[in-house]
Amino acid sequence: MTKLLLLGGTTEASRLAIALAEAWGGAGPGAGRQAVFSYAGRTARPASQPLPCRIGGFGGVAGLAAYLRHEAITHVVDATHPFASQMSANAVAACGEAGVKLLGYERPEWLAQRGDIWIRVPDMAGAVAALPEAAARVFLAIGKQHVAAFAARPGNHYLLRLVDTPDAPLPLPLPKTSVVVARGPFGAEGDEALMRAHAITHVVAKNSGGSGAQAKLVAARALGLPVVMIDRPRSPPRQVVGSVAEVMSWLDHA
Ligand code: 3Y8
Ligand code: NAP
Repeated sequence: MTKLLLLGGTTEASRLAIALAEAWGGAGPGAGRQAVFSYAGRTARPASQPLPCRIGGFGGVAGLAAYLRHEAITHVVDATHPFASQMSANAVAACGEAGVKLLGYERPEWLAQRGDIWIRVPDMAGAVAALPEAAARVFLAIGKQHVAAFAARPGNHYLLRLVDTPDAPLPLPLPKTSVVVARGPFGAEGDEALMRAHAITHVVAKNSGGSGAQAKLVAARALGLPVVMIDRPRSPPRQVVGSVAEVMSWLDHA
């Protein structure tokens, strides 16, 4: 009996969940082939899924390996975000320990196009160092987990885009910020209007790939603005595919 753990949190994972629910008759308990969709619990109200869901960390590699055994998981598809490198590393280790089949499913990275002004950096510290010392107006479209790094450049004004309204006033180490609360996917027109309204001079982005976060790149190109582009962390060695069809075929044959 196939029982799949789908590590989600991305557009790709949501698309795969729809395909699985259709092909596996809801994939719920009692179905011939079952699937569980997994969120980390990062956001207040994650999008609902057409599969049974679980929310929250597993408790590191040991916790995930124990979960795989306890739930008799036979396959894991890691459709987490390219920057969710800890989850992906844990999945490789735990599936190896528990003898469970693992497949990565992720979108290709963005490549600079004509008209793009990219400053490519290896990590968040590199992104901070690439910014002017002061007086820049920076669109930080990287979520809230890594905002603190920009305290090293307090002379700039930062526009933060967050998924959830910060419950307490964010202990923001940045003296000059504006916050916009919005959940992607985003559109280029909306992002261009936002960047004009805030007189943005620089954009900071992760090379997430996919369509949901791409709007700010299209807007920056139209406005002739530089983008500080953070390269993806190295992902652990594992089999990776880039389409729902390849995942479904792997599940049918693995
Ligand atoms: C919790 C699940 C779907 C998935 C939709 C995609 C598209 C919209 C664009 C900007 C960039 C950013 C951020 C972003 C996008 C999709 C996708 C994507 C970028 C949700 C979601 C969860 C998260 C976690 C959240 C992070 C943050 C990153 C915001 C749900 C909405 C910046 C990544 O507040 C926090 O702590 C947010 C944390 C991890 C990065 C960070 O470091 O802060 N995503 N995003 C998942 C979980 O709990 O397991 O709430 O429904 C999912 C999506 N966000 O189902 O269609 O596929 O990428 N997410 C980035 O790409 O740079 C926003 O603002 O332009
Ligand atoms: P991360 O740093 O790689 O993972 C940190 C810890 O969060 C993991 O060790 C695990 O906790 C838990 N975790 C992560 N993803 C999980 C999942 N899908 N199900 C259950 N637990 C999970 O992850 P992250 O970058 O914070 O991303 C968290 C979630 O947001 C993921 O679902 C990811 O797909 C989504 N997301 C992230 C980004 C981004 O920019 N990072 C963008 C869009 C969406 P334990 O060790 O306790 O098991």
